[in-house]
Amino acid sequence: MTPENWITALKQGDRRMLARALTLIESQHPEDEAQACALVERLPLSVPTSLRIGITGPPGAGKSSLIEALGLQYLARYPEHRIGVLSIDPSSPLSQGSILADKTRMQELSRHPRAFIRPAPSGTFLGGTSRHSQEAIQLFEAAGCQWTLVETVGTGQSEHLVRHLVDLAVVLQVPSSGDSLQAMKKGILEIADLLAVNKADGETLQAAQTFASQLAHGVASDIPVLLLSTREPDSVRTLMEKIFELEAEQAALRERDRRVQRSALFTSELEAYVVQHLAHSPKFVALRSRYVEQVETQGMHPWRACEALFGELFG
Ligand SMILES: Nc1nc2c(ncn2[C@@H]2O[C@H](COP(=O)(O)OP(=O)(O)OP(=O)(O)O)[C@@H](O)[C@H]2O)c(=O)[nH]1
Ligand SMILES: [Mg+2]
Repeated sequence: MTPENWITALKQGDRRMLARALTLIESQHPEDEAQACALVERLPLSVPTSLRIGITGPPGAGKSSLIEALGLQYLARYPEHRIGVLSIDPSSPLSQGSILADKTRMQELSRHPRAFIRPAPSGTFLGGTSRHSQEAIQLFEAAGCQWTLVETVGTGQSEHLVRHLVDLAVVLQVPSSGDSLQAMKKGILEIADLLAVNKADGETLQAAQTFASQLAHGVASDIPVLLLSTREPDSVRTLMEKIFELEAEQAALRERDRRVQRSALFTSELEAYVVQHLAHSPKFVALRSRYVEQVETQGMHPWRACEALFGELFG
């Protein structure tokens, strides 16, 4: 299969080929990696008219429910458009269970002919996965997706990964998730373009309203705060309109931001590459054993040992 064949099949929106291409870029077999690299190099780096949206928030905040509702509304409004969904689970190896859970939360969307849903591989969260995630987005875009939605659980480091992947980050909160404003992770606010307080319905409506107004007047004074219920179509539509508004505001900066993202990914990729290659270099392994010994038994300072080791390795 040549890269040109892949690209033609992707352009036609061939689901099976898209799934195979996604599997190819995730593969760690050296042969597949070479093929994946040849394919990815021929993909457009970015499609200016596409939008990459991160949906992040604590476990159970309603991220998948939002993607289902928002995705369906978007596809209904634009009968020619397609969307891609990538769900990244940084904390635990993706069990069959959570893939199934995601599919059941996005039941209708996962059957929609113009939607592609993919759970991203977890494990090596930094380095490998972030590259794969970016390449997966490029594949979705090559398959004609105007929107790619990336679901991640907000747990510290994942916020920064998502910031390097998407154009806009929607952060979901639920009244019970924060306990107090002070308890809200600063990291979350740093990456948010839009905060949505979900489950603003039924018994949780009042708590959501209180929380949203605290957020709007407190921590997040310059980030738009919306009340949301993924169960109410009007509420989801309001969020969609807000996304269009932010998209228009940020359009002029999008290409520049994506270039910055690519160089940040290169840096993290390079770090992972250096560590991995050093770890397998016989000279490095031998030197390390020697210096471990000196640190352990002769009281050599670890920093001094690093300096001496690198001196011998590269000097
Ligand atoms: N009342 C109410 N419940 C909601 C709403 N949105 C989602 N839920 C419920 O919240 C629970 C979690 O929803 P998910 O969409 O799976 O949440 P998630 O953030 O994707 O969860 P993880 O992927 O496991 O982190 C489910 O029981 C949903 O039915 C909402 O707007 N209102
Ligand atoms: Mg989910």
